[in-house]
Amino acid sequence: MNRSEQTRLIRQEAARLGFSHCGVSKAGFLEEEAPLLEKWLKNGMHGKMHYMETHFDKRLDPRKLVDGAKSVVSLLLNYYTDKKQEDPGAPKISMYAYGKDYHDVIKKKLKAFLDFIRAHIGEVNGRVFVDSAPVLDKAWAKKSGLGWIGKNTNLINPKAGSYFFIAELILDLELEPDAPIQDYCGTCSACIDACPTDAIIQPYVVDGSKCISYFTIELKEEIPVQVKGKFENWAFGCDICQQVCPWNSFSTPHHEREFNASDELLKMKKSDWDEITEDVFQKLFKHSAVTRTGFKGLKKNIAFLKMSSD
Ligand code: B12
Ligand code: SF4
Ligand code: SF4
Repeated sequence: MNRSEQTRLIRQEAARLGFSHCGVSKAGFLEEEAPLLEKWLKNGMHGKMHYMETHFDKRLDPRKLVDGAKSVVSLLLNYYTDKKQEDPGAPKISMYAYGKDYHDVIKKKLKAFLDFIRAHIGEVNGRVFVDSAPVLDKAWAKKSGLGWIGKNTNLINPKAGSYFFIAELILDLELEPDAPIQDYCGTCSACIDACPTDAIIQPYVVDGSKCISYFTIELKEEIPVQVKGKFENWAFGCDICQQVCPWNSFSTPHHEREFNASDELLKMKKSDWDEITEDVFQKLFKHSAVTRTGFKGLKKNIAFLKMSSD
């Protein structure tokens, strides 16, 4: 099988596994991103996300993660749904966390993908990644032509919007690379205008330490009083800069059964959230990404919202 046939086979398998888009880049040093990441860290925009300070070199070069790496295969998995939490007054959970934890769902697919490649192409050295490892997911997806990085710093695909996860395979296999596409944000500034905490400090730069997603998911200590009253009822993550993005009017619902929210979660009333017990939390979120905050963390966020509305 030649390089172009191998690339075609990989694209077909990506689609069969349910990934909506698949793109390829040549593995190498991320020259453009290096000074930007360095500046972002130097300015403390990672707040208390200390994991962002580690593995600086690996984060910028996949060849430091996989010996002999030649290609990065970037993959998108849609999580958009038109199902909503029914009580408009209930504390809001980000759409990406409605169903089963995406790390588990995607890892399973990626492992099957690597097995497929080894069975059909041969002894390939490679690793699979989704979110948790020191890889700049968005930068690789952009390089692979899967979208542009918008002013809200999310990767946007012109046909699918931005409600998807990004994953990748790093392989020591030479494949046919794709070309990046252009930026279609144009003169729009909807995300910057809508961000309640002014976390998008300039177009294309999010100060992570000011983002509601950071305060409600990553920050283990108390949420600073300076942002009291600004969370627009978000209790886990925040979807505002995606909700207002015109490119998300093209989003279509996902087909991933494991991402479906339970009826119980969607029907929770404001009062149910206020009274949530550890047992209910376990039942609702046992296999969900919401376990990242734990019961205590979610309670803390709900209490912060309540304090803000008093
Ligand atoms: C740390 C992190 C966060 C932090 C920091 C956010 C951030 N923008 O970095 C917090 C907790 C705030 C966060 C929030 C969210 N996250 Co997050 N997060 C990550 C993580 C782990 C690392 C991202 C990273 O490397 N940041 C470092 C900075 C330097 O990167 P950056 O912001 O992209 O910076 C680039 C640009 O700013 C640009 N740049 C810098 N300066 C300048 C100047 C100019 C002029 C220009 C043009 C560009 C430019 O260069 C930088 C380097 O490429 C990735 C997973 C991964 N391993 O990649 C997920 C990831 C980015 N998150 C994701 C998601 C879904 C979210 C949320 C939507 C979740 C939610 N609903 O609450 C929000 C969105 C908030 C937002 N608007 O960004 C997805 C994004 C999917 C997509 N479509 O893009 C990812 C890729 C996870 C995944 N694998 O699916 N996240
Ligand atoms: S996720 Fe929310 S707080 Fe964070 S940048 Fe977007 S709108 Fe602002
Ligand atoms: S809301 Fe507008 S400026 Fe922001 S990412 Fe979407 S298109 Fe770009």
